[in-house]
Amino acid sequence: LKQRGCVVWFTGLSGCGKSTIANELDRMLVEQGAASTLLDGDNVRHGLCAPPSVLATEHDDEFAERFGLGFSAVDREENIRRIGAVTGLMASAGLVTLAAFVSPYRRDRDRVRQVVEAAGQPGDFLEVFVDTPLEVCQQRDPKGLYKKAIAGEIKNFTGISDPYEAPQKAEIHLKFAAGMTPADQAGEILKQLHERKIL
Ligand code: GGZ
Repeated sequence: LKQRGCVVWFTGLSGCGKSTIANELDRMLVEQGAASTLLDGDNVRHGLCAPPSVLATEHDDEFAERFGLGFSAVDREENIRRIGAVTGLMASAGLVTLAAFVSPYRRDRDRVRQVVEAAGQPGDFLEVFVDTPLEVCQQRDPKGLYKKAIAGEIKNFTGISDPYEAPQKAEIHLKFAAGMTPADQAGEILKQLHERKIL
Protein backbone atom coordinates (compact mmCIF):
# COMPACT_ATOMS: atom_id res chain seq x y z
CA LEU A 1 0.00 0.00 0.00
CA LYS A 2 1.07 3.54 -0.72
CA GLN A 3 -0.71 4.90 2.34
CA ARG A 4 -1.72 4.14 5.91
CA GLY A 5 -5.47 4.20 6.51
CA CYS A 6 -6.54 7.33 8.37
CA VAL A 7 -9.28 9.93 8.69
CA VAL A 8 -8.59 13.53 7.72
CA TRP A 9 -11.49 15.41 9.33
CA PHE A 10 -12.21 18.93 8.02
CA THR A 11 -14.28 21.19 10.26
CA GLY A 12 -15.36 24.78 9.72
CA LEU A 13 -18.22 27.08 8.84
CA SER A 14 -20.39 26.76 5.75
CA GLY A 15 -18.45 28.35 2.88
CA CYS A 16 -15.06 28.13 4.66
CA GLY A 17 -13.64 25.98 1.85
CA LYS A 18 -13.71 22.51 3.46
CA SER A 19 -15.09 20.61 0.48
CA THR A 20 -13.04 22.53 -2.06
CA ILE A 21 -9.78 21.86 -0.20
CA ALA A 22 -10.75 18.21 0.41
CA ASN A 23 -11.51 17.71 -3.30
CA GLU A 24 -8.19 19.29 -4.23
CA LEU A 25 -6.35 17.03 -1.75
CA ASP A 26 -8.23 13.98 -3.07
CA ARG A 27 -7.00 14.83 -6.57
CA MET A 28 -3.40 15.22 -5.35
CA LEU A 29 -3.57 11.87 -3.54
CA VAL A 30 -4.79 10.10 -6.67
CA GLU A 31 -1.90 11.71 -8.57
CA GLN A 32 0.53 10.22 -6.05
CA GLY A 33 -1.06 6.81 -6.43
CA ALA A 34 -2.55 6.80 -2.92
CA ALA A 35 -6.02 5.32 -2.36
CA SER A 36 -8.37 7.90 -0.92
CA THR A 37 -12.06 8.61 -0.60
CA LEU A 38 -14.07 11.73 0.16
CA LEU A 39 -17.26 12.22 2.15
CA ASP A 40 -19.00 15.57 2.44
CA GLY A 41 -22.40 17.04 3.14
CA ASP A 42 -23.26 17.02 -0.54
CA ASN A 43 -23.06 13.21 -0.81
CA VAL A 44 -23.86 12.10 2.75
CA ARG A 45 -26.87 14.26 3.47
CA HIS A 46 -28.48 12.97 0.25
CA GLY A 47 -27.83 9.35 1.16
CA LEU A 48 -26.69 7.98 4.52
CA CYS A 49 -28.27 10.89 6.39
CA ALA A 50 -30.87 12.03 3.87
CA PRO A 51 -33.22 14.68 5.26
CA PRO A 52 -37.00 14.29 5.16
CA SER A 53 -37.46 15.98 1.78
CA VAL A 54 -35.12 13.51 0.09
CA LEU A 55 -36.69 10.45 1.69
CA ALA A 56 -40.17 11.80 1.14
CA THR A 57 -39.88 11.27 -2.60
CA GLU A 58 -39.99 7.52 -2.06
CA HIS A 59 -41.74 7.20 1.30
CA ASP A 60 -44.48 8.92 3.24
CA ASP A 61 -43.71 11.98 5.35
CA GLU A 62 -43.92 10.12 8.63
CA PHE A 63 -41.20 7.72 7.53
CA ALA A 64 -39.08 10.66 6.43
CA GLU A 65 -39.58 12.51 9.73
CA ARG A 66 -38.37 9.50 11.64
CA PHE A 67 -35.27 8.72 9.63
CA GLY A 68 -34.02 11.88 7.98
CA LEU A 69 -31.58 14.21 9.71
CA GLY A 70 -31.79 17.98 9.93
CA PHE A 71 -29.64 20.56 11.71
CA SER A 72 -30.75 20.53 15.35
CA ALA A 73 -27.98 19.71 17.86
CA VAL A 74 -29.23 16.10 18.20
CA ASP A 75 -29.52 15.64 14.45
CA ARG A 76 -26.01 16.98 13.88
CA GLU A 77 -24.76 14.68 16.64
CA GLU A 78 -26.32 11.68 14.89
CA ASN A 79 -25.07 12.86 11.47
CA ILE A 80 -21.49 13.04 12.78
CA ARG A 81 -21.83 9.71 14.64
CA ARG A 82 -22.91 7.90 11.45
CA ILE A 83 -20.19 9.54 9.37
CA GLY A 84 -17.65 8.77 12.10
CA ALA A 85 -18.56 5.09 12.04
CA VAL A 86 -18.30 4.96 8.23
CA THR A 87 -14.99 6.83 8.10
CA GLY A 88 -13.63 4.45 10.76
CA LEU A 89 -14.47 1.48 8.55
CA MET A 90 -12.92 3.12 5.51
CA ALA A 91 -9.73 3.95 7.41
CA SER A 92 -9.56 0.33 8.62
CA ALA A 93 -9.79 -0.73 4.97
CA GLY A 94 -6.60 1.25 4.36
CA LEU A 95 -7.99 4.37 2.71
CA VAL A 96 -6.99 7.97 3.33
CA THR A 97 -10.52 9.02 4.21
CA LEU A 98 -11.36 12.70 3.78
CA ALA A 99 -14.45 13.94 5.63
CA ALA A 100 -15.66 17.53 5.22
CA PHE A 101 -18.50 18.49 7.56
CA VAL A 102 -19.34 21.64 9.51
CA SER A 103 -19.30 19.40 12.64
CA PRO A 104 -19.72 22.40 14.96
CA TYR A 105 -19.65 20.52 18.27
CA ARG A 106 -16.29 19.66 19.84
CA ARG A 107 -17.75 16.68 21.69
CA ASP A 108 -19.08 15.10 18.46
CA ARG A 109 -15.68 15.49 16.74
CA ASP A 110 -13.85 14.10 19.78
CA ARG A 111 -16.12 11.05 19.75
CA VAL A 112 -15.19 10.34 16.12
CA ARG A 113 -11.53 10.66 17.09
CA GLN A 114 -12.07 8.06 19.85
CA VAL A 115 -13.92 5.64 17.56
CA VAL A 116 -11.29 5.90 14.80
CA GLU A 117 -8.30 5.60 17.16
CA ALA A 118 -9.89 2.72 19.07
CA ALA A 119 -10.32 0.78 15.81
CA GLY A 120 -6.81 1.68 14.65
CA GLN A 121 -4.13 3.55 16.54
CA PRO A 122 -3.44 7.04 17.91
CA GLY A 123 -2.54 9.33 15.04
CA ASP A 124 -5.12 7.81 12.68
CA PHE A 125 -7.39 10.83 13.13
CA LEU A 126 -6.24 14.22 11.91
CA GLU A 127 -8.44 17.21 12.58
CA VAL A 128 -8.13 20.04 10.06
CA PHE A 129 -9.56 23.35 11.21
CA VAL A 130 -10.46 25.42 8.14
CA ASP A 131 -10.32 28.73 9.96
CA THR A 132 -11.93 31.18 7.56
CA PRO A 133 -13.54 34.21 9.23
CA LEU A 134 -17.32 34.30 9.30
CA GLU A 135 -17.31 37.60 7.39
CA VAL A 136 -15.41 35.98 4.52
CA CYS A 137 -17.75 32.96 4.42
CA GLN A 138 -20.73 35.29 4.53
CA GLN A 139 -19.35 37.37 1.68
CA ARG A 140 -18.75 34.25 -0.45
CA ASP A 141 -22.17 32.80 0.32
CA PRO A 142 -22.01 30.42 -2.69
CA LYS A 143 -25.47 28.93 -2.07
CA GLY A 144 -27.14 32.07 -0.70
CA LEU A 145 -27.64 30.28 2.64
CA TYR A 146 -26.25 33.08 4.84
CA LYS A 147 -28.64 35.52 3.23
CA LYS A 148 -31.53 33.19 3.98
CA ALA A 149 -30.30 32.53 7.52
CA ILE A 150 -30.07 36.25 8.26
CA ALA A 151 -33.55 36.75 6.84
CA GLY A 152 -34.74 34.03 9.23
CA GLU A 153 -35.65 31.63 6.43
CA ILE A 154 -33.21 28.96 7.70
CA LYS A 155 -33.17 28.17 11.40
CA ASN A 156 -30.16 26.92 13.39
CA PHE A 157 -27.64 28.18 10.86
CA THR A 158 -24.06 27.76 12.06
CA GLY A 159 -22.37 31.09 12.78
CA ILE A 160 -25.63 33.05 12.49
CA SER A 161 -28.17 31.42 14.77
CA ASP A 162 -26.28 28.32 15.93
CA PRO A 163 -22.91 27.84 17.64
CA TYR A 164 -19.56 26.81 16.18
CA GLU A 165 -17.03 25.40 18.65
CA ALA A 166 -13.56 25.91 17.18
CA PRO A 167 -11.04 23.10 17.73
CA GLN A 168 -8.47 23.67 20.48
CA LYS A 169 -6.03 20.98 19.42
CA ALA A 170 -6.46 20.47 15.68
CA GLU A 171 -3.51 18.67 14.10
CA ILE A 172 -3.68 21.10 11.19
CA HIS A 173 -4.83 24.70 11.50
CA LEU A 174 -5.48 26.38 8.15
CA LYS A 175 -5.64 30.07 8.97
CA PHE A 176 -7.23 32.24 6.30
CA ALA A 177 -4.82 34.44 4.37
CA ALA A 178 -5.72 36.59 1.37
CA GLY A 179 -4.28 35.12 -1.83
CA MET A 180 -4.04 31.60 -0.39
CA THR A 181 -5.65 29.13 -2.81
CA PRO A 182 -7.42 25.84 -1.96
CA ALA A 183 -4.50 24.09 -3.73
CA ASP A 184 -2.03 25.81 -1.37
CA GLN A 185 -4.07 24.67 1.61
CA ALA A 186 -4.38 21.09 0.28
CA GLY A 187 -0.62 21.12 -0.29
CA GLU A 188 -0.06 22.04 3.36
CA ILE A 189 -2.10 19.00 4.45
CA LEU A 190 -0.27 16.75 1.96
CA LYS A 191 3.03 17.84 3.50
CA GLN A 192 1.71 16.91 6.94
CA LEU A 193 0.59 13.49 5.70
CA HIS A 194 4.16 12.83 4.53
CA GLU A 195 5.67 14.12 7.78
CA ARG A 196 3.35 11.89 9.78
CA LYS A 197 4.32 8.87 7.65
CA ILE A 198 0.79 8.35 6.38
CA LEU A 199 2.10 8.56 2.82
C1 GGZ B 1 -25.22 24.82 8.70
C2 GGZ B 1 -26.39 24.17 6.82
C3 GGZ B 1 -27.59 24.40 7.49
C4 GGZ B 1 -27.55 24.85 8.83
C5 GGZ B 1 -28.07 23.69 5.50
N1 GGZ B 1 -26.34 25.05 9.40
O1 GGZ B 1 -22.03 25.26 2.72
P1 GGZ B 1 -22.79 24.02 2.58
O2 GGZ B 1 -24.31 24.25 2.92
O3 GGZ B 1 -22.67 23.21 1.37
O4 GGZ B 1 -22.48 23.16 3.85
C6 GGZ B 1 -23.47 23.24 4.85
C7 GGZ B 1 -24.07 21.88 5.00
C8 GGZ B 1 -23.84 21.41 6.43
O5 GGZ B 1 -24.05 20.03 6.52
P2 GGZ B 1 -23.13 19.15 7.45
O6 GGZ B 1 -23.62 17.75 7.32
O7 GGZ B 1 -21.73 19.43 7.16
O8 GGZ B 1 -23.49 19.75 8.90
S1 GGZ B 1 -23.15 19.14 10.33
O9 GGZ B 1 -21.76 18.68 10.31
O10 GGZ B 1 -23.32 20.25 11.28
O11 GGZ B 1 -24.07 18.04 10.61
C9 GGZ B 1 -24.59 24.11 4.30
C10 GGZ B 1 -25.85 23.31 4.48
O12 GGZ B 1 -25.45 21.96 4.74
N2 GGZ B 1 -26.71 23.74 5.57
N3 GGZ B 1 -28.64 24.09 6.65
N4 GGZ B 1 -28.68 25.09 9.53
N5 GGZ B 1 -25.20 24.39 7.42
